[in-house]
Parts: sequence; structure tokens; C-alpha cells
Amino acid sequence: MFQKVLIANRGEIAVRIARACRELGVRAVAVFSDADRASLHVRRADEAYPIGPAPSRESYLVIEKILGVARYAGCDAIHPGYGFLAENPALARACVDAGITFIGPSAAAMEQLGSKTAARQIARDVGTPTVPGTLNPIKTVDEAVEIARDIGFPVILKAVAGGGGKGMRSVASQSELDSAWRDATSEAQNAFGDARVYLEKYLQRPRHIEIQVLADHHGHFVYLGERECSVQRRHQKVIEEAPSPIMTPELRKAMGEAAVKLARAGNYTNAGTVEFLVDAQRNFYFLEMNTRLQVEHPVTEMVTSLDLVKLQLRIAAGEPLPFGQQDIELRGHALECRIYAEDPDNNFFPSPGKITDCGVPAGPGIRLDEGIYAGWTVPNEYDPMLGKLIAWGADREEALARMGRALAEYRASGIKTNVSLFRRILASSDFQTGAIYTRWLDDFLSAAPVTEIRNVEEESQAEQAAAIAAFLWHLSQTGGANASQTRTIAESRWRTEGRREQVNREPQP
Ligand code: MV4
Repeated sequence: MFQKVLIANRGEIAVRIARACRELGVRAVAVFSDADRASLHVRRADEAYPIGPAPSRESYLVIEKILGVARYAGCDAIHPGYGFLAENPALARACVDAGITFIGPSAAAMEQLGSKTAARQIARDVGTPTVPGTLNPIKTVDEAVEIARDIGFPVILKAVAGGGGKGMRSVASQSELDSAWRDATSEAQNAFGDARVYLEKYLQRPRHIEIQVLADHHGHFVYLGERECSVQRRHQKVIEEAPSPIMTPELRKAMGEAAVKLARAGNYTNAGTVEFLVDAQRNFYFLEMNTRLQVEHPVTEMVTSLDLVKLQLRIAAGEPLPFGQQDIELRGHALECRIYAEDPDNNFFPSPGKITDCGVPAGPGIRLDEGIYAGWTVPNEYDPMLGKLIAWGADREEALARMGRALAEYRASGIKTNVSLFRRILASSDFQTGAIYTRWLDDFLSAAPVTEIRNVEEESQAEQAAAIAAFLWHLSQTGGANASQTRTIAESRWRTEGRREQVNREPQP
């Protein structure tokens, strides 16, 4: 095992990796930008080093700075987390050159499987189903018309360099193809400096279901079941769960084996995720591979009882996987809500600022992976995800009930959070029955008016009323209150008002 691991990341994932290091008896080394001096990941590490100004281009994304700290601190490995440099083959390559282990796949595997079109080619070669369409970029709009006619409308144009839904346009009929082509290519050019697009058959209301895979350096591959990630807003996942409500043992086996076959063909090692679209008839199609640990890995950890980050370290250290496919059992159901500092009543506008107080959910089946603390200021410079609330239950119903209960216990005062959005989603019959698809949340948000949902604030108002009644009774019994009792009740009423203000927000113009 390693002596010292550099964590090339920040926020909740850096805290998560530091925890795994601790459990393995490995020293955790943090890096931080000027905006992160007081961040939780710095406090949770054994050592921490500054890497420059707040903008990530000048700090977390600078390979030479990361490697400089790793050399200086005597680290024998680097964990990239997700985002930042996690899928940049240049870091994996620079690690090899520096004699430091990169905790992830090789640069070559990252290049092969991380490129959309290269991965689609590999998938075709090994017989993993892909959406019908082109393997190579299309050169002209005339060529696009020809191919679209061949595979039949609707079709979708996708940027070769794509990500986050940019440079993507669905096309219902031939008359729309001209303008969709112009939009997709110019958006791709602007976003990626690469105007190339390819074409696929457009699937109506597919689900996004992904398979977690692990591969060691001894040729062993396993799949750890699926995660259902269809609840997304603008291509950002909002809620994930395992297992998927539509999964069957047969489909899981077919998708898992397809994912492993692809990973094997690309000489993949360490943890990775194979994304699929699944249609209403449960046909699945390979979409892309993520060559990193993912934000939503905890739901897989909860249903497999495995620690994916510790396994990543053990695999990178050369240990063989300590189990085979036949040993993997899924138990119960897990849900994850991504908690953001953003205002769901004001078009999800980011809401950075100082967190004055935190309420941390706990109790049966609850896990909170977060990177914040009371008194800390959420910086403007980065993704405003505060953390992830994860609930496990013996079945989906129990996991849902626990998540609802834990959301009511969550509090981050001083900033706005998207917690009320989760209450709305969890209260919807579509979510409760699992009738979700990739554009479901967009449809839900544009269709459903913001209605008041009974929440813990009402309960705590009832609690407050009970407390006031009890206090009045106490007064009637004792004939008076002392100063400290008066202060207590005044403070708790003040707190109720504060909470009401935070929750009953009017939509902003
Ligand atoms: C699709 C699709 C329908 N048909 N491809 C969106 C992001 C990119 N990674 C792939 N995406 C999609 N590709 C075909 N052939 C629908 C989507 C899609 C989507 C996929 C996953 C999660 C959320 C989504 C939201 C809208 C569209």
C-alpha cells in the first residue's frame, strides 16, 4: 500500500478520499487554491499545500503544480477525484514519467474509452449495442440528410467533442435538419473549438442507466450493478439510485457483461462507469464511458457494501480484486440527492455565501458526504455542490421514506439550497412509481406549478406551538419566568421565523 496519497481535488470528494486514506493508514495530502484555505478538505488531510489563485485554470488544473507538490511532499500516488484533471490523460502520463502512481486507468485506456467516437467503435467491434448511427463525423449537411433518411427520423446530431449536452440537437423531420445542423455545429465550435458532429437515431424518453465496473492489473473485471440517473436538469444529475426501478436480473447481467467486455477491450484498469440509454422495451445502447470515480458512487457502495475508493487505492497499488463476479450481492435500495447552494425558486441561480449554521441528518440508513461546515463561506469560483445526501433502505419504499426524513433534518442556514426541489420530486407520483426518463425533470419543472409541500417547517411550527403552550402552563404553575427561560423561548421563536423566511420564498422576478 502507498505511504502518502496526494488528493488533486477539493470539496466533498477530497474529504471522501481522505477518509479512505485514513482507514487504510495512508497519509492524505491536500492541495488548495487561495479560495480554499479554510475548506474542509484541507482540515481533514494530514498535510496541505497551496497551489495558487482561485481560478482552477491557475490551480487545480495545472499539472505541474500538482506534480510539484507530490514530489515535494514525497507522495507515492495521486488520486484525481472527479472533474478537474480526472479524465486528462496528460496527468496520467506525467505521473508515469515522475514515478508516481496515478489512481485511475492508464493514459492509453483513458484516450481510447474516453473519446466518444473511439469508444463507439470499440463497442461495435466487441458487439456491445450502440445507438444506430454514424461512427465517423459527418462532413456536410447533405450527407446528414442522406444518413438520416436511411436510419429514419427522428435523429440527433451530437458533437464529437461533446459533453454536457452542448452541440446536441434532436431533429424531428427533414425540414428541421438544416437549422439543427447550423446550430449544432456552431455550438460545438464555440464550446469545444471543434465543429465536428455525428448522427444517431433519436431515442424517445430513454432512461440513463450506468454500470459500475472495476478492473485490477491482473486481468480481473467485475460489474457492481447499475445506477439509475435519469433525473437530470440541463444534463446535470440531480437524484441517482441503485438499483434502477426497471432492472431485472437478466437485464443487469446483459448490461454488466456488455460493460465488462467494453472495459476489457480498452485495457481498462481501476474504477470506471459505462453509460447506457435504455428504451421503454428495455433495449440498451452504449452511450459513453466515464474513466473516473463518479459523484454518485455512494449509491453503489450502499447496495454492495463495498468501499470503492479504498478498492481504487488497492487496485492502483497492484493488489488483485479481493472478490469475483459471483461474490457480488446487491442488498436493499439506495438514493442520492445532490445538494447545491442554488435557489430552486429563482431559476437555480447559484447562492454562494457564508454558512451560518448546519443541520446534519443522521440516523438509520443515512449517509452525508459533504465538504462544508458552519462558519465556512461557499466560494464563487467552483461548482456549488455542498454535498450528497444518501439514504439506504431494505427496499425502495424504505429508502424513499428515509430520504424524506433526512431531508427534513438537513439545514444550511445563510445560503439558499435546492432541498425544496427534492421534496417536490419525492412527493411526485412519477418519481414514487419510478416512471422517469432523461427529460422527466425538465418536463416536471415546466409542467408543475410550485405548490406548497408539507414540510418539516410546519412540523417545527407545531413543535414550537407545543413548546409555547408548555411554557405558558409552566408559568401558570410557578407564577413567573426567570430571565434565562424567557430568552430560550424568544430565541426559538426567532429561529422559527428565520426558517420560515428561508423556506417560504417567493419566486423572484
Ligand atoms: C441521446 C438521447 C436520445 N437519443 N441520444 C444527453 C447527453 C449526452 N451524453 C447524451 N444525451 C442524450 N443522447 C440518442 N440517440 C437523449 C439524450 C439525453 C439525455 C441523456 C442522458 C441523460 C439526460 C439526457 C437529457 C436529455 C437528452
